[in-house]
Amino acid sequence: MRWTTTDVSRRSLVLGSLGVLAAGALSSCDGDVGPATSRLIGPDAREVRAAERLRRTSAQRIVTRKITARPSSLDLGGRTVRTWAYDDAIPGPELRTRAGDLLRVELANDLPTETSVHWHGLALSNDMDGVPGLTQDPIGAGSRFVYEFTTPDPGTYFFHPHTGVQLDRGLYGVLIVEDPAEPGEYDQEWVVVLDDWIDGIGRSPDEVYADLVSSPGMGHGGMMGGTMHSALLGGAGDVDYPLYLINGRTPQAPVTLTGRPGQRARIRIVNAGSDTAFRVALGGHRMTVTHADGFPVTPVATDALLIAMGERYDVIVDLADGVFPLVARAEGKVGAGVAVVRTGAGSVPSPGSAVRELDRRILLGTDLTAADSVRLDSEDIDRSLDVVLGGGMMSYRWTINGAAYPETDALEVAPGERVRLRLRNTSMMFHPVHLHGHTFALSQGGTRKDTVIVRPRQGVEVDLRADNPGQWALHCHNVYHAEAGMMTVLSYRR
Ligand SMILES: [Cu+2]
Repeated sequence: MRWTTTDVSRRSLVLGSLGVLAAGALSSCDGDVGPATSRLIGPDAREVRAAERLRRTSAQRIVTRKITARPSSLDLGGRTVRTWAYDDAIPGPELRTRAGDLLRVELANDLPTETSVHWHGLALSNDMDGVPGLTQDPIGAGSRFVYEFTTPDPGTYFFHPHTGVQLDRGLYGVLIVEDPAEPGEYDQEWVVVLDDWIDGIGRSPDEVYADLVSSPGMGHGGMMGGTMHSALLGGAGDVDYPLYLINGRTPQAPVTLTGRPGQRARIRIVNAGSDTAFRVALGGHRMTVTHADGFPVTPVATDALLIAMGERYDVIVDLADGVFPLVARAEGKVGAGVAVVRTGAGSVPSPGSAVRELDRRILLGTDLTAADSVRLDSEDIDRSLDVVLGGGMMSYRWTINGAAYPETDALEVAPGERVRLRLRNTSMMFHPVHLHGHTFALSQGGTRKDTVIVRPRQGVEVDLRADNPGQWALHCHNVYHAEAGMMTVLSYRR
């Protein structure tokens, strides 16, 4: 059997009852009789295989890539850091498929420790979801794993490890699934990846996490906790970062995105940060939001966007003439990521230049409505489940329904059900809640998303169709909160 619970990784050790249940499910699909408690569907279950077979077609195009995760010295712009990255670049390689293609990525792990790759936002086959201890064994140092799955839905996605706090190093890349039916009414397409950066400058993410756990009341710029506060989000993060990056570059040496005046640009914005939401605006422009987490929305114009960790937005911009700062201000923190949009003559804006749009209309995902083409059919709710987010800085433990993963109880549903998740945040910190393998619909507005901000003392309800059987992580996309327990599993029963 492929499954093992003897690995010495933290995640595997803490796997506990879920791992045992999953192992039972795996053995039962090999024809054995699993233990009586084996009600969860493991990643190798017949149902998972059947769901992937349904996605595949005989005419399927195959996109093949090889990616190496390894230690690297990288220039962020005036600052060279020793970090871990995919193919020695930040962001890592940009992958592109068309909807319905098969993506086959061989991941070579040349890191000094085990890793994994999660394909964030995709409704993929559960055994390819990349969560060690839940959907696969960890990929050991020096070994390889081939991810192979159908990319069913067009949109802007990204990939990153689901191992410890590795996401807070340089390990991330963008996956774009193109829509063959998309009219493509734009002249430029830019991918903009936001990140909060600390690795190689003082402390590694593992040390940051150890500090949070050992002295949780302290803010991690040396200030007392609770100073990172935002009017939009309340508690806005736990870590004070020395740098904020756009496409792997510091504000002192930003990337330049080049177009011509009057052109229309589609900008795909991804927040690959670990503890920071960004307020994003393009100086001298308004943006029209067209997609949230890959799925189309009713287009809406805005001055600025708030984008939490794990969220993606696509916007359309009609380019003016000149040189403009694209700014991602760290919400509730001090600092910003900067890129430059150039369509004409002019000097590069100074890194600290004010962008008035940041303080005008600011849009959140919960303000949007779904495009008609992607609305869930109206159906009765078969099952409602409470997801209560708790915890705080005084003891660094973050919980779902009162327990920290892996002690959390799985949320069990049945195939075909319409499920409502009632997300409720009882803590003083915002949490971007991410569900693997599904794109849910916000109960208000119907917007399809896989990551949604839940603000302190507030709730959000999301609906989904249980049409992709398996064991799916549901967690906060603050990597430190997830590591400290804010994760559970949405699981389909047989
Ligand atoms: Cu959180």
